[in-house]
Amino acid sequence: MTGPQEHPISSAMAIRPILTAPDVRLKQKSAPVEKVDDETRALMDDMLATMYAAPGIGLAAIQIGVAKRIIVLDIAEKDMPPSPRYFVNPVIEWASDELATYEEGCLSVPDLYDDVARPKAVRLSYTDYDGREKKLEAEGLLATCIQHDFDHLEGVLFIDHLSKLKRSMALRKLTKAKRLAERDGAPETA
Ligand code: K1U
Ligand code: ZN
Repeated sequence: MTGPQEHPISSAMAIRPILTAPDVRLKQKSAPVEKVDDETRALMDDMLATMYAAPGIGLAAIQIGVAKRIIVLDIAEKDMPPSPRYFVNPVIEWASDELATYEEGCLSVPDLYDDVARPKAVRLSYTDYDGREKKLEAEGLLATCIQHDFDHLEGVLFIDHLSKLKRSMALRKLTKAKRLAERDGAPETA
């Protein structure tokens, strides 16, 4: 079987449109994946291609309109080889009391970056690209990304962690941008 590290990009992978807030689909809870089969792997391939093209360092399936509990991540430095990670049905089993603050962005909330405090370390179980049960302890940026994208599976956006004022300002700006894009006949993102 070809492992995920050997094929980060292939011609069969499609770049899909990314949903942006305020889109009601981003607020839904995603459903567990029953089996990691070729269809699931093709979806993960498309998610990875979409994430790299954006560009981003993480993506949850609901961000391309598929309400399944799947996350892809790659936090490798720019000058390092790609290092994709795939998480199917992730379960956060433990989170540290200690918090770490990162300036987060979100491919579904374009042009907004803000500080969010989350547990500094997490332990999770998940199923990998090849359908194997795995466990991982993560900290730093990896822990932050996992929690950010896990939130997407629950219908939570990083702006939901900000003050009510910041969240409503962000949503107003995004709504206005969508209205202007529609008026100017720009192609819809999703
Ligand atoms: O899930 C997403 O919306 C992707 C998001 C992941 C994330 C970033 C930062 C903190 C927490 C979660 C992004 O990838 S935003 C874009 C971004 O961070 C980035 C883009 C290009 C190069 C490096 C970073
Ligand atoms: Zn996001």
